[in-house]
Amino acid sequence: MKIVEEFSGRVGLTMRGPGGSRTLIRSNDVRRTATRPGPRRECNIKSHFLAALLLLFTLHFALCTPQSHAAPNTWSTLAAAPAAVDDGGALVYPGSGDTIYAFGGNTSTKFWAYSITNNTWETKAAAPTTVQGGGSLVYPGSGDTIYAFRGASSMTFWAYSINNGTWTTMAATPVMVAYGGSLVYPGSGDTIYAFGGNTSTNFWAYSITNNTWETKAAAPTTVQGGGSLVYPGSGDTIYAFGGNATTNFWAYSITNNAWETKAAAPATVANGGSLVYPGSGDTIYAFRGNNVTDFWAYSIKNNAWTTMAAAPATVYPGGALVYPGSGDTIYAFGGNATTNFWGYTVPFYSGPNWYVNDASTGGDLFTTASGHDTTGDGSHIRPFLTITKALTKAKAGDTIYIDAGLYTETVVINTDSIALIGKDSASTIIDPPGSNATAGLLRHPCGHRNGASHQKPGGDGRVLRDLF
Ligand SMILES: [Ca+2]
Repeated sequence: MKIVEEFSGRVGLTMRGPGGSRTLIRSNDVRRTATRPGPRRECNIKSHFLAALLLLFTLHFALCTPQSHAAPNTWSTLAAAPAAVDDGGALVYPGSGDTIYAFGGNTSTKFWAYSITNNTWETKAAAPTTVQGGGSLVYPGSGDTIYAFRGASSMTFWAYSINNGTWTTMAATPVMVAYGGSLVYPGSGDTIYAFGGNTSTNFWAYSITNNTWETKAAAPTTVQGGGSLVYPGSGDTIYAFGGNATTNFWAYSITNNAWETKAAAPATVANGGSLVYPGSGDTIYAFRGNNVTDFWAYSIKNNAWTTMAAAPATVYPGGALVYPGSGDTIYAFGGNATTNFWGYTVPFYSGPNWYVNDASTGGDLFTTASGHDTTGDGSHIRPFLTITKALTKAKAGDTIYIDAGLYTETVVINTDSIALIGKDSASTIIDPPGSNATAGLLRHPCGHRNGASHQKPGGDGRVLRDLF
């Protein structure tokens, strides 16, 4: 195999070797001027990309630490909460930034901020009065304000200013809130929805603009400890546990103000029951609570439950789940009068074959849908839109299938033993932005810029096939 780089005008690369357009290039075979005997079949590769890729192979190991990937569907123990969390414990993520906010509950005014980056807790302004069962926190998508139920068989509803670190008492709820009280914001609009819990079917809508409560369609049956609400990122539906030592799981249509019964939870949900949506994909995750370690995944599309890795310890009052807007980690309080705080690595589609598609499905071979980096999970039915996104998920030994399309992205590979395979060299085209004659077209992840003037020393087994 002989590789020749051409630098007149476009940075090009001519590969001579067996196999024509299906020729397989192993990066550890590539030498800029290495020659070995073989058929002299020639194919031209449009490949300033590949030429510069060889440079990246060389530079990466000198300059970068390879990415680590937490094992999916596993729990890790994080920094303990500052005090024991119990009834009314709650978690909320305010839409952006590094901070998760939390009620300690447990008949205290404790309110904390957790730094995701530093894995540390900080005490924030105390709640105006003690929080107990039914305590709940919600962030309405934008702005400076987190809203909160006090619970504790009260009608108390507060607003917390993130910037000012101050609490304000807002309009009282129509009826008192206790165990099973829950707040949810459905992604857009002026309305926060709420369960009152307290062995009632009370379900309300709060107008942020008007600071008023409105009674909505009653829950199908009474809600108590473990009652929880979640919005799965898009669409018209809020999902809910009824808790109260039942398997009740419901869907609420915002447009129709109507409840529907969905697949029963695998076992009875009680105090500590909690629901969370991890930002993308088809799955809602859930604590059963009820003083057991059960943790489940609910497929929205299939209306079916799956048992996932058990929590590290039993979850009971104060158990809570939150997803901080990005990344693979759900954060959780165990409650149950403990300081337990955990991270759960979400098993988004985990390979080993990853799929990428552009916005068109015409002529595709590997995938069955257009690509999307937010709602996709890298499977062939929900491919990513960019190779770059797939590379953030792929582990050493994985294969990324890149379907027919034009990919105008700067691709940087910093994982060993990985294969990028296109449909064929005429259909899958990678064309990084910028002038083709410009050195440094591919930007090294450590900020290093260079022309295509290095060669790969060999040995880390990357494969590129049917691209360009
Ligand atoms: Ca396509």
